[in-house]
Amino acid sequence: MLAELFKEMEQSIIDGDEDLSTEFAKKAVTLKIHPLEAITNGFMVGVTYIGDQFGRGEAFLPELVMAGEAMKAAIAVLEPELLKLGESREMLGRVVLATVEGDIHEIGKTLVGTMLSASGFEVFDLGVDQPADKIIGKALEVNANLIGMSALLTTTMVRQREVIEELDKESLRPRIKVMVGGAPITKDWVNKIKADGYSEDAIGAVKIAKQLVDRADA
Ligand code: B1M
Repeated sequence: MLAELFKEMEQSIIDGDEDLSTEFAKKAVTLKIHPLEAITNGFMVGVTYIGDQFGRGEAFLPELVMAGEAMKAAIAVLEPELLKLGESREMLGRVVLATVEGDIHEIGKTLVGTMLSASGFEVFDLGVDQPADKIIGKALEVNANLIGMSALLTTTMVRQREVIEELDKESLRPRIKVMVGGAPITKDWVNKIKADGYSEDAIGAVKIAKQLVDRADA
């Protein structure tokens, strides 16, 4: 039955059907399925499928947009549940989070932000398409320990390096650490741009963030 629901979730994203993805996300809540399990085993499978189809020229922009909207709708239902799972506790650190300039992909970044909040971080999510000066300015304004940058395009990954270079020019590291992520980000890239941390997914991002603020024990 669970496998069937995951399949329905996947299909609702492939069909770009916000109503259905919302309905299945609500069903997951009612059935007390862990929200991350619903995202990973259900909705993510659908959005990855459409992304691959798009990459091969077998799906087109409207389908990508509709899949993105259906995915956002499902996550909007599951987000409060994720936050509920992390009961309030001591604050582990302040994170300024953004998708880099030129890039409007927000779903993964938002998920990472939700998981960080649920785990005890104070998150300042600047949203998408954020230039280096805005990101660094906010980090200074709120006295952040960590900057988290998401990039989903091979053409925008370079913006992560720009922010790091700017931070180093101003001698703001290691006071402010940098974590990067997003589908095209690899360990090689992370080493190349000298980021402090990297994760492939939202759960890993929490683990790395804790290490970077020296709270791996929390
Ligand atoms: Co776009 N898109 N898109 N897209 N899109 C990709 C990324 C693409 C791989 C699809 C493909 O061709 N196969 C491709 C990039 C190719 C490349 O650069 N190599 C692509 C393209 C080309 C484009 C456009 C250029 C298309 C066009 O206009 N011709 C355009 C660019 C717009 C722009 O940004 N300037 C575009 C637009 C869009 C939409 C707006 C339609 C929509 C986004 C909607 C939205 O966000 N509101 C969209 C979508 C939905 C996708 C795919 C299908 C799905 C992305 C997603 O939301 N995944 C994507 C294909 C794919 O990734 N397989 C694709 C679900 C999300 C939960 O995963 O974001 O990977 P993800 O986040 C993960 C991890 O990466 C990690 O944790 C998250 C949770 O596990 N993570 C972090 C993410 N950020 C992190 C930060 C961290 C740590 C971990 O620390 C700070």
